[in-house]
Amino acid sequence: MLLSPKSSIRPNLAKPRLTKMRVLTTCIYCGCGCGLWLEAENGKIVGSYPSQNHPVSKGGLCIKGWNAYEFINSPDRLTVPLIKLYRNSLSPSPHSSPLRGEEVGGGVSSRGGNFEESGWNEALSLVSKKLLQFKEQYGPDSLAFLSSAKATNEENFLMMKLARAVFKTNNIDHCARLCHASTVVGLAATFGSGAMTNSINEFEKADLFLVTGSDTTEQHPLIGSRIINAVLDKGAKLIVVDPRRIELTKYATIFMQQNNGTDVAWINGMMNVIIKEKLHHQKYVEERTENFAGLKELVKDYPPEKVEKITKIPANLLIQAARLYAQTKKAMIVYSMGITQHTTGTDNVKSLANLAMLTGHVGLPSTGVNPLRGQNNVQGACDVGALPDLFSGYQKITDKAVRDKFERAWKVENLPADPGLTVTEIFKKVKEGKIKGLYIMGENPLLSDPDSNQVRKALEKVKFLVIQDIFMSETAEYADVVLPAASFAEKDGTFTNTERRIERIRKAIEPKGKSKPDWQILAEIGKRCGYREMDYRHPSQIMDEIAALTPIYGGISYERLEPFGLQWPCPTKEHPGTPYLHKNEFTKGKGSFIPSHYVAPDESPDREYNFALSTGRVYWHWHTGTMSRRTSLLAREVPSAYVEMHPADAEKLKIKEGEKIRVSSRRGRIEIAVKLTKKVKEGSLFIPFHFREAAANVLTNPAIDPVAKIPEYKICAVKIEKI
Ligand SMILES: Nc1nc2c(c(=O)[nH]1)N[C@H]1C(S)=C(S)[C@@H](COP(=O)(O)OP(=O)(O)OC[C@H]3O[C@@H](n4cnc5c(=O)[nH]c(N)nc54)[C@H](O)[C@@H]3O)O[C@H]1N2
Ligand SMILES: Nc1nc2c(c(=O)[nH]1)N[C@H]1C(S)=C(S)[C@@H](COP(=O)(O)OP(=O)(O)OC[C@H]3O[C@@H](n4cnc5c(=O)[nH]c(N)nc54)[C@H](O)[C@@H]3O)O[C@H]1N2
Ligand code: SF4
Ligand SMILES: [Mo]
Repeated sequence: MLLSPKSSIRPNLAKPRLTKMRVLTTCIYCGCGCGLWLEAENGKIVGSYPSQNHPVSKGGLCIKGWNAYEFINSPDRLTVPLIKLYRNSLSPSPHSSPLRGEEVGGGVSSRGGNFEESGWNEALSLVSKKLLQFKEQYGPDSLAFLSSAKATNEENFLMMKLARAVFKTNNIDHCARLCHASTVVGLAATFGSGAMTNSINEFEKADLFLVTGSDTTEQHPLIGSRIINAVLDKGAKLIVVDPRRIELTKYATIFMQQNNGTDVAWINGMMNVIIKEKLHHQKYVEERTENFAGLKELVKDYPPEKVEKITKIPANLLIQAARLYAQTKKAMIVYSMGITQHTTGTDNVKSLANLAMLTGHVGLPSTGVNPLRGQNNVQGACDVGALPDLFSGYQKITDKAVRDKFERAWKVENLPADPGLTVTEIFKKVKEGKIKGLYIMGENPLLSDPDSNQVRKALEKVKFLVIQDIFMSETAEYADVVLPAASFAEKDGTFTNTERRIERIRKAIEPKGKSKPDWQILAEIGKRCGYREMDYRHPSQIMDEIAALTPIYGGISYERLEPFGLQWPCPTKEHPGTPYLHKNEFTKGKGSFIPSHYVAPDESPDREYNFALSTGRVYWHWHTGTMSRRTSLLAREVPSAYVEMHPADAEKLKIKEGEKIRVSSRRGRIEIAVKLTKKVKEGSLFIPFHFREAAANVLTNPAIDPVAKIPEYKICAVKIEKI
């Protein structure tokens, strides 16, 4: 039986029939949020293919979307709760064995103990009992919760409700900290809202793109193709600013290859030229912004010749780029991790916002400042408050009126008022012995957080670790309790994509084995802790609660999300949603110029550690590989770890293609095969962080941006040796 999109989009409460069916849902991988059909046969997913009418995918998917079904059936799926044997007696853990593979990554727990299968009752009782015991014994802030940008809005909302209402701690955060934390802070300060200003459909009508720190065709393929279409079909101009010669440079009008970590300098340089040549939008600046004088004064210090010395971008190229961007009507800035993942990430973001405001390129269709959000639901996890200082809808926990509202709705007293800890601080506090209980849903920090050896030490030290995942991740090996979660194909809910579109995911099959949807697990734990306000029959009820408490989601309900979702802000039931932000005024009123001086990265190459290492991703794989490395086509294309090196460097060092070398930083070392490519500059290396056998994060620098607390994944100093 083939269901039409219309008939398959109602909340699916009934058990799917044992027959052939297809269900419209949203891709689990990236923030593009493509619509895809999952095809199920006899209760098993057998394929995925694109939705023809979906506003983002429009009949297309990237290779990950086409193969998004395979990992669901993997025999490695977690199907029963697991408890470490020594934990059955609730005795303290033996942290005895030596650090295994300390320097070369790998991920087998050294905490000892063996996992034993358990029933849900036993596992959930153990988790709630232990967490309550720690709360009483060591105080609420001895607990911390990591939520998940892979999970739904409803699930993230429940985890933050659990942390705040039941355990009374604001120690809740998620991978947005490692990703766009600097965007959230930087754009909130300048514009008043930290989200993408425009919509994906507006890309094709833009006249110019300034793409920086986004390998768009690899990481947001369905957006990358819109950019290429605009260039090839409509003659749009493209400025690419990236230390690597990414695919988009083939279509670029201007390509500026700067040194890693020098973004504030070139952005200030462009503004210097624009102001000097009076190309700025005087009227817009006067009417819609504040602190132009401050900006003007600061960027005087960045003439193109000086910028060339810092960035290695030729002065004349910078001047051309500045003129082109300022003089084009519909000019859009597109950026991602190359801008955000720095100790100066917040300054980088604010500088891009300054550039856009200076030229009047915000608040119109097909212009704006567009941070491409990474995970399928990282926008949503932030929107619904899985952050240490904010409730849902970016409402501040420090605001008493806001806390009162949540206390009334949740029927609790004394919600905690002090901001909690971020991901990057939580592991430090575990090592200091301040955090005793850690509950991680859908994240794999042993491979994804910077400086893995230190994360490993924290995982060994924490007294009680709960992992809720669909696979036995490297981090899960360290857990005391592992809770098996249902995958995106096995539950209902919503994801919010990078253009603020809240979209449905729909259940196509029953959860594998005894696994359960995250929302059910979290609600069970809440109830077992004696909290009654966590009784939900269906995620739509959780969305109703989110809408009632969250002005930007005020008009959202499952009925209204048919068929392809709505873009927030959507404050009322009649509101049609918002394709682009800051139309007549900025969310905060006047836009603020907040200029910054260039500050060098925390670690730069020196005589001993003489290469600049940058890390990131490839088209074929997803983060720590739990899903993509269990997908045959993706694993076949890129089976193992590699480091990109310029052929000129390889020649000097007599290193050949495919040869294994040792790469070391001040924090650890890995052994990894060399891939020769002119994509990277001489003196630079690039390692994707997908591979546990040569984990890039063994090398990375945990130094963080002082405001956003995001780590500097995009540059650290390393040396290489032949082995
Ligand atoms: N295939 C695939 N797609 C993904 C993901 C994945 O794992 N695999 N992950 C998703 C997630 S969560 C995210 S956050 C996004 C990330 O998407 P992107 O940010 O596009 O991906 P990255 O590879 O981290 O880095 C982007 C670019 O930053 C450049 N860069 C490095 N250093 C600097 C610098 O100092 N300045 C500037 N301006 N640029 C620099 C790199 O050369 C690279 O081209 O991708 C999402 N999409
Ligand atoms: N060196 C370096 N490190 C980086 C980055 C970088 O550029 N360089 N980028 C950073 C960025 S931007 C990000 S976003 C992070 C990502 O870091 P993580 O979020 O830790 O990485 P993932 O591998 O996506 O982990 C998601 C986990 O969720 C599980 N999962 C999938 N679906 C579900 C579900 O429905 N329920 C539950 N409970 N679990 C599920 C997966 O099996 C997996 O274990 O990595 C960061 N780390
Ligand atoms: S572009 Fe992103 S959302 Fe679309 S199919 Fe690929 S991974 Fe999925
Ligand atoms: Mo990310």
